[in-house]
Amino acid sequence: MRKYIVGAALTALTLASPAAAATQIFSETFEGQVPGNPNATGSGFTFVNQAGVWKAGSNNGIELQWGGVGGAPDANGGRVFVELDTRANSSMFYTLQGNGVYTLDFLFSPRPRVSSLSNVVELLLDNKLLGTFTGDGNGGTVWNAKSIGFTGFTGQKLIFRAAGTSDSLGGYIDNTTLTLNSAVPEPGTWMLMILGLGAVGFSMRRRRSPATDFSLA
Ligand SMILES: [Ca+2]
Ligand SMILES: [Ca+2]
Repeated sequence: MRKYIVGAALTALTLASPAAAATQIFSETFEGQVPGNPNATGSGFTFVNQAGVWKAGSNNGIELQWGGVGGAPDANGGRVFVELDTRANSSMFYTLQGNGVYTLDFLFSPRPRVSSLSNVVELLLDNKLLGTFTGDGNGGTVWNAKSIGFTGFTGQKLIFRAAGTSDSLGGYIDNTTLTLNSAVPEPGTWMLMILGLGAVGFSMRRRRSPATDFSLA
């Protein structure tokens, strides 16, 4: 019986979410984002209120670094990346523009010569923790590719924030890419679907042999 209910649920999901090709919402590498120095010549760091699609979560700003200030430079063909923990623990956010099943791909590196207690970076959807990233910063910059899937709705904030020791040194973020894998209905539509599936399940239960139910009593 259960497989029929699951089948009905899958049918409902298929009807609600017609297959569509994944859509790239943004790809932000932070290149070209250094004010007054779009080619990021030399080396340095600066604090900005916005870096491409990402906005500062507080007046601590977003720190852009380039040219190997804290260790090896950007290992991905670019020169600019974000360090979270500017003057103090900082954050940056992107506001979702649609409902869907998303994947956020990005690169994370501990800052060289900085403890894992200070390099902590958290990824959140509003106040829901999607992942925590850190590492001991031995050696140079070591970029690790991360891929985080989640379901999100219009207006929710995707947030990177420093969560380690607040000491102006912290984890690095680069090459952030958000992909919309499939659209999903509004939460209210989901509730109607869940109610509908509940009704299907209930009607199937009623069709079971009474002897089966009584034997469980
Ligand atoms: Ca970059
Ligand atoms: Ca820190």
